[in-house]
Amino acid sequence: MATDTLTSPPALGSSTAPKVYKNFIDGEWVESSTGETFENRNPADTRDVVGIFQKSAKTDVDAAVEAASRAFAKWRLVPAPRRAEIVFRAAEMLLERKEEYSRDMTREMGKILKETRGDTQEAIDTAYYFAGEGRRMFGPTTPSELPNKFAMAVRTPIGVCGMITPWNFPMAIPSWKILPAIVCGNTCVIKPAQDTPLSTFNLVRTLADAGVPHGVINIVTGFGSMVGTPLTEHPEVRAVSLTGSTAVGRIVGTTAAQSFKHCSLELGGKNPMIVLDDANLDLAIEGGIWGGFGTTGQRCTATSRIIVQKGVYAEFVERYVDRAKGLKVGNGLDESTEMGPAINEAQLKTDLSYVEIGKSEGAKMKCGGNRLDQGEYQYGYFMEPTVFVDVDPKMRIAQEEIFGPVVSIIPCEDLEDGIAIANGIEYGLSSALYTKDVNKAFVAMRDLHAGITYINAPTIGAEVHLPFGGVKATGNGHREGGMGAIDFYTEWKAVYVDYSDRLQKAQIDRID
Ligand code: UN1
Repeated sequence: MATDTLTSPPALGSSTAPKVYKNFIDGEWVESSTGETFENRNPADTRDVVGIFQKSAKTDVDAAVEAASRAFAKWRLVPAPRRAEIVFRAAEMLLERKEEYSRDMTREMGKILKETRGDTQEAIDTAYYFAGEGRRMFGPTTPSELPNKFAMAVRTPIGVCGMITPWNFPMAIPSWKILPAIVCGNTCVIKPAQDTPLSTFNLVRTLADAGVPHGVINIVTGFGSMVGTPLTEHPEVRAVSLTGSTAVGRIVGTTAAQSFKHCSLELGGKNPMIVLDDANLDLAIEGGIWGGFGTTGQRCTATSRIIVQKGVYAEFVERYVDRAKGLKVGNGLDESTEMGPAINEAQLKTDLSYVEIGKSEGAKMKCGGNRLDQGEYQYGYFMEPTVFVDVDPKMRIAQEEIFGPVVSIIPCEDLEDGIAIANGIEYGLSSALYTKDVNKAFVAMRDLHAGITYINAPTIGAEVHLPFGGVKATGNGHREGGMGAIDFYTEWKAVYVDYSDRLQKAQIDRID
């Protein structure tokens, strides 16, 4: 496709004015029907406007779905290996653009450069993985119960897929959805989170530059009620994939069910890390710091509960709190920063409200708890890394997803008690155990009720070719990453070819 139509239009006004980004529909950059826009500001410095984006509405969603529907008629007939080659090319281009896109991402999302490079890399890994899938997408051929009859099952694309993505992994998570969907022959309409749309633009622009035809991927920016809801309700949209909160997941799942859409929900987590007496404590402390405060605690997989056996509890708490206190908070564009800001004011308020909740519940706050708003912090949504200790597993701070830099440390008696605490929760995304005892490790791998279990590593760090998702209120049974994504974005068709030249009746014409 012609790349000139795909480059964002020049900035309006002076050369320093923020860039205006339009919706991307049918290969064209178009303004929203509302004529309204919203700002994307840097959460580390709100004076910095990263871009101006379209505040779209149902009419824009309808236009995007129509374009995706038209594109589907042709795209589904492009051989999967050819579709996948485009994705492979996009992977190579993303590699070249990695630094630029990672910087854009730190500016719009706040997480530190090391992590945004990881996020961009995750999209690259996903592209290479699904590019390979274009030559697989295997289905079974199997014997028929009748003579001279052939039987097989083939994967077919579903049609137009609606995608609603979060702000915490603004390129990786859209890539988990868009790339398998298009390799399988579907077309998409994506609504990126309003806090971080630029990274989705960067991903989709690269895919367009690599040769994805008009209408195969469309972006409509805006807010949940104005864009997400009509997308989820649209009868032409046959699959919906959401990564978001459990509350939104319940609404999206219920809405999608009305028109029998495929629906994949990746929702909340309150991920436990158990540290046993025999663990390598240095490793467990480093892991717990990375898992708890990486991405400012804003991962669905964040290590928000650390369950420590009583023999090492006191030492773990002391050393963990020391490390947390020493973390360098600041603007993620500074390479020496270890933890960036909260994504926005509302999230920061939520984080701070949980500090009050924890205190009122009687948990001991050992460090943090305050907003940072002086000097270099004055224009951002910063807060101190916060650690509560001696937390009762039933307290709200140990049960509810905070999505911020607030970690609860809970004492436990032994492995069995630790697993019971770990599982005593509404969610079931990720989990971890630190031990040197292989027997205990295998018990935990079996009994931790979660979609992901790590041994001697924290709860974050999933790789793209393995299933990603969780149990209980974390989702509805689907998995992203790896083969699970191919399963979600295809529908099976059973094909029978009878070459006997006579009517053969299954289940009836048999020689007993
Ligand atoms: C998320 O937690 O929202 O496993 C996604 C990880 C990342 C993806 C996290 N690869 O931590």
